Amino acid sequence: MPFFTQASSAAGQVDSVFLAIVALCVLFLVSITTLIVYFAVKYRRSRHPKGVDIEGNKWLEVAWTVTPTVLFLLMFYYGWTNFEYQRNVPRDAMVVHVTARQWAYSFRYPNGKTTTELYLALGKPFKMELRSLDVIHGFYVPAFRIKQDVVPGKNNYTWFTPTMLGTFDIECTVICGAGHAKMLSKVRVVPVPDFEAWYFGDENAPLPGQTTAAPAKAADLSTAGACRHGDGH
Ligand SMILES: [Cu+2]
Repeated sequence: MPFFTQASSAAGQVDSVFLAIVALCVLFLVSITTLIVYFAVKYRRSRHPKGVDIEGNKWLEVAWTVTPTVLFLLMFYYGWTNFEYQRNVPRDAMVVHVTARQWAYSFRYPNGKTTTELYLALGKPFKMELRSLDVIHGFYVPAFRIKQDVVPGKNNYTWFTPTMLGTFDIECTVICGAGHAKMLSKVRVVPVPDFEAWYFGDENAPLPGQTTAAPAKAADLSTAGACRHGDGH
């Protein structure tokens, strides 16, 4: 059981890259600090009052140039392969249009259903088409290890396959105005049959995980709090 919730197919990969780099950093921190202390004691002035002028050492210099270069390239490769995974959307992903505005998210599904929280079917890939109506926002689902800027005038995207049932936070990572801190929503990952019952149900089909009928769309938008666009959508 990982220490932090890993709720998407990308989460484990992101964590392993992150932890590998942290481990490497810790290794170097400990070994360099140990050497500094060791040499400071060994070559202290009381025992070596006069410093020795060392011209250089070719093999030592080759080693400390080549080793970090190889390590950096390995880190880059490891990160790059994960980045590629995150940028290549599976062809069968359901496309959800995410609209960010000051200060709420809304989600529109291919059949036109619109929600203020993101409903996903467990184990199915979803692509988020990210659009901003005003300023730059940052679409962030910590449990999925997904963060993508939502830039006005630019069509950004991200995708994920949820791997865990439950409710997870959606945040905005960009200081996007006075209500930024309240720009929160939820991802609700539900079993496929629950998702399909809602998705293919009629207008009054209850939201997945709820037994009562969904509130009307207009009420949904008003509970989001800050729709500045009236009913002009
Ligand atoms: Cu925002």
